Amino acid sequence: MPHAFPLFPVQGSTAAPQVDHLFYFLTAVSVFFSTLIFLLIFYFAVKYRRRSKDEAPPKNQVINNIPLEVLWTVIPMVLVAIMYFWGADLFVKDARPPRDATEIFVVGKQWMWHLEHTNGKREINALHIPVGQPIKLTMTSQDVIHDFSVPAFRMKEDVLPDRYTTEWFKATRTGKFRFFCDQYCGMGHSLMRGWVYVMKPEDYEKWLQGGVSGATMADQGEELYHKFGCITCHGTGKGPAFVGLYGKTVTLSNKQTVVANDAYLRESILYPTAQIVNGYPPIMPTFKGQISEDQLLQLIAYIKSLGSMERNTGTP
Ligand code: HEC
Ligand SMILES: [Cu+2]
Repeated sequence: MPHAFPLFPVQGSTAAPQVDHLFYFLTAVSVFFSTLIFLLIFYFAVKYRRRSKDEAPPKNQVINNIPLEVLWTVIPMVLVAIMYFWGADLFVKDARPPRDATEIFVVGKQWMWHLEHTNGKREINALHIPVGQPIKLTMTSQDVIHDFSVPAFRMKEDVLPDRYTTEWFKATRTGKFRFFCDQYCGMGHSLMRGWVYVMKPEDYEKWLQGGVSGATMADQGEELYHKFGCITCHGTGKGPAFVGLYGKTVTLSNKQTVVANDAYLRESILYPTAQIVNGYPPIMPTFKGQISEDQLLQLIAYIKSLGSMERNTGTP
């Protein structure tokens, strides 16, 4: 065999060594105590074996030993606390993508992965990313629960229907790494896999510009904004304007406030009556079943582009 059986996948991201160190610690603690306990069991079994048929145990043999009890309570407590805080620290880091992360969109469906870059470049069962740059995946499923997992990056996250989940990573070496669907999702589950291609930033730029139609995700979203007639309300004052909406705090008719993030925009489009914007009548029709997950992401990219770039087209 060219490679010995690989016990661990290569460490391809900034998180990988951190996750591995925690894993080594958990393994070391478990192995140490399992060995200790097994050895003691054997030792005591031999030492205190019954030596003759009518040997009776001595009276008062069970006496308590306070120092010993404190010791075997405190040591495990400290070890478990270390595991908890160490794990929680990694979890929190893992849950918060850095602000400057490049966003890429992922739609899982039975049985393939659809990926789209903000400039409109699409791929299937492949993900091209630059090395050394944080990448944030915004993911959803068109049918059942999937899970986007990159073992070399030590990252996995469920991909759920009707909801956005995110995961992020920063690749530390160029190369080709496997990704998998990690949640059994039917007959073709084992086919739901592909490769992450980690490239030098200049190669990535070249790749990203190659073979795109010229329409970014936001452009495609703008087209849908016309095609689905959003403009007839949102471009006329019958509905709220989209300029500056993304990331804004919106007041609802019940006087509660929400931040206009991806999840809120998605819900506003699919279930308009769930959260009504204060001061507007609930006249927006639902677009559930008419707009695909890919199109939803494009519409959201369009709304985002109006907020972040002050690009003022279509809406007053
Ligand atoms: C018939 C008019 C109408 C159409 C068509 C319409 N909307 Fe709306 N939309 C509204 C109104 C009115 C509101 C505010 C009341 C509410 O929240 O339902 C709204 C709210 C929203 C919000 C929340 C905005 C905010 O400021 O919080 C989003 C996002 C949205 N619409 C997206 C869309 C998209 C995308 C389309 C096209 C696919 C669309 N709408 C089509 C009337 C419409
Ligand atoms: Cu799957």
